[in-house]
Amino acid sequence: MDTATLKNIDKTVNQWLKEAHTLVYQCLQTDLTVEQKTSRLDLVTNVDKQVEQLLRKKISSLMPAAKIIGEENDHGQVKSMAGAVWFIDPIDGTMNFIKQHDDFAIMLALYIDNQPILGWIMDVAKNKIYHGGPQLGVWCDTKKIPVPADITLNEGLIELSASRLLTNEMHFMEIAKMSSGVRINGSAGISFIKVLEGKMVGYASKMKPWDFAAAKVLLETNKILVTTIDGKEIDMLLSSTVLSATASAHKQIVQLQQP
Ligand code: 2AM
Ligand code: CA
Ligand code: CA
Ligand code: CA
Repeated sequence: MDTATLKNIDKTVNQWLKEAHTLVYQCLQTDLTVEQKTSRLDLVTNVDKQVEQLLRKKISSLMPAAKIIGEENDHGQVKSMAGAVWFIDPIDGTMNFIKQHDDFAIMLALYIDNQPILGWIMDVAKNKIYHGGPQLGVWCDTKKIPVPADITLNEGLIELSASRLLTNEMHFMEIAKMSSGVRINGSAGISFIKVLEGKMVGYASKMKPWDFAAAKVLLETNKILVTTIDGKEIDMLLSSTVLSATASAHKQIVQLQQP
């Protein structure tokens, strides 16, 4: 796709996200309906559902032939990454959204033939959109984001998921001890933004494709590595324990996984 077309899509999606932002705060003024999915920790609200519906409609009118993988309507229908595939996480950090009305994100990504093309992460409470891709660079609204410094694990703060840290799977406690400190904020999107901005050396967590699709586009564009925690290429249709980190920290963390 040529750069002018990509810029147009980017601009259009930025508008969709502004509409979604308005929708979120309209819903918050009325009633928030919360339902359990698989457990009391796995929740969905009417806002998650309405935002996904809005974005699905927009994508279908912009690119009728594209496939869509969205968290709240995912039945595993998409079986291959051939052609245009969109990923939607309508509210990332639903628990933060419910409890804090803060630190939650809306994420979208476009892949074509399994290649990352464009990604968007909106920090909804701060009303900021992180967007771009390999052909456009990475932007926060209208400001270009520079490539973060390649610091080592011990020089930086690491973002880890609470669940993996508590069970100490994949050497998470060792990773934490080697770093300058651990942070856990409860939204993959917000954690990825911090890595993108160079505030965190990396982020690791078990995730589904809509949790990491947008971040993979943006982070890889700015030379942050995004792989499985043992350093392998991610399958965009499967859950993975995903590691995103500076090249130096990535090497150290992958080394810890060796038997
Ligand atoms: P979500 O809010 O969109 O579900 C912390 O819970 C982070 O991990 C959030 O970004 C959350 O995304 C994501 N996550 C992925 N799988 C999850 C699960 N099974 N339960 C809770 N959160 C999950
Ligand atoms: Ca969820
Ligand atoms: Ca999510
Ligand atoms: Ca979600």
